[in-house]
Amino acid sequence: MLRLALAAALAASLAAAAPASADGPLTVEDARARILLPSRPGAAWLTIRNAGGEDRLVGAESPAADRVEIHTHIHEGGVMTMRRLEAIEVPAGGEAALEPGGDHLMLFGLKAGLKTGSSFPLMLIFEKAGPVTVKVRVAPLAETMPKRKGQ
Ligand SMILES: [Cu+2]
Repeated sequence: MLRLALAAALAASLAAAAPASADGPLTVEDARARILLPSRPGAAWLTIRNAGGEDRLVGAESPAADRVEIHTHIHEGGVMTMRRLEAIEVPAGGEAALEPGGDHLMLFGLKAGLKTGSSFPLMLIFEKAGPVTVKVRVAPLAETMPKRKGQ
């Protein structure tokens, strides 16, 4: 029931708020995802620009996935591993960039049919600004590789 209500709310807010921006102080750009196989978790990245006061991304939901977690990558003993985060800080007047190789949103239990070039709604939940729904594009693999240092 909750999921149905959420899906309806997402659909309604997408229709009202397209493209990927909000009426509030937060603007979300370049939302993209890597989905290799529907049976494997996907990852999504985006940039949050904040014209207002300090805020935090504290969660995310999508009708395209059973569960979305905030993750980061850390180097531990020479090995890169993922760790779940409680929140990502969005500084006042600044931005938070989720990029391949760093912070990301992990998408578990993906629905079938998310092909490259298609898109799906993602609701970002902020501590102060509340929910902001964006459209996430399923990107070609080349757009989802970590940038090299110095680039
Ligand atoms: Cu992850």
